Amino acid sequence: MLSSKVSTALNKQIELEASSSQYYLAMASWAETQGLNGVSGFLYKHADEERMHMLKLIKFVNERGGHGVVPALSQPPVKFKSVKAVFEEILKHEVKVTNEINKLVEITLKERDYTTHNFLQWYVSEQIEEEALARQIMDKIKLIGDDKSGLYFFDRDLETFAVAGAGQAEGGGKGK
Ligand code: OFO
Repeated sequence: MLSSKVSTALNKQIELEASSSQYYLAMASWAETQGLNGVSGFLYKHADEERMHMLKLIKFVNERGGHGVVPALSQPPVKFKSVKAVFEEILKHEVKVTNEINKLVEITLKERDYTTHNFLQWYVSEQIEEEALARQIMDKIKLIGDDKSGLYFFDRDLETFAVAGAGQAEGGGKGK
């Protein structure tokens, strides 16, 4: 059984994962309208992953006798300044998510909830991967600078990335 502190904290995380999904979905849709099919494909997939992170939490809370609450979400931005701005936002957002996961882990230790602590280790590893990926992409964007043909190849690269990532996810590579 979850303590009310842990249950409230997990529900807060459910809301954060849901809003991440919504945020990345808005970015994907914007990128698609800009003709950036690689970037949008990557972001649509990212939005799906965040939804899966949310679902995993809802199911866990319910299994442990709590109630995973589906949150109301505010409207994410419609337009973005540039591809660089999008990925800067993603990196910033993922660092925030990592901090929130770490706080959650701390709460489970204080509450001596070792089951939830164990469950959260998946999120701890996932955040390492997500931050590393966002940094890797930002490094590429910095290399491109203002070069338009660079952006074209970057978009094509991300298309391959999204397809490879999807294959990995289906094959259970990241345990998703
Ligand atoms: Fe759910 O990991 Fe990103 O936000």
